[in-house]
Amino acid sequence: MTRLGTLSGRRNAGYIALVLLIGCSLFGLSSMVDAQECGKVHEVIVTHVFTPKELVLEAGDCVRFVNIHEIEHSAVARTRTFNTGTLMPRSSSLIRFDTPGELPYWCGLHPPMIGTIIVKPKP
Ligand SMILES: [Cu+2]
Repeated sequence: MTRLGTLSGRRNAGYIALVLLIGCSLFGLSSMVDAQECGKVHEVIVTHVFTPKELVLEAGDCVRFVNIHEIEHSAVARTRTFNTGTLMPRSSSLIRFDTPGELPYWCGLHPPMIGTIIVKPKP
């Protein structure tokens, strides 16, 4: 790849991230946040599966989805209430869960990859 190609690729990635950020905040499709806005931060490791497959947390906690695989993945709620967007290899996305309930999700690129986030009310 030429230097020019790399630079314009980075610029595009930044632009796409900005558009996603604006889109998400306008439509409330997901809540990508900073760690300081979280109760507790949990981790889901993404390879060809989600580990742990089932995660129980409290409202206000966050989950960092970390892709350690060599290919792209994502985590998308079946109800569309959250969406990490495409996670490139070695990238991650932090999502806060505010509403109690059970959230089955899958990888948008590989639907057989499934997991569940269970959000308990704050005690
Ligand atoms: Cu996948």
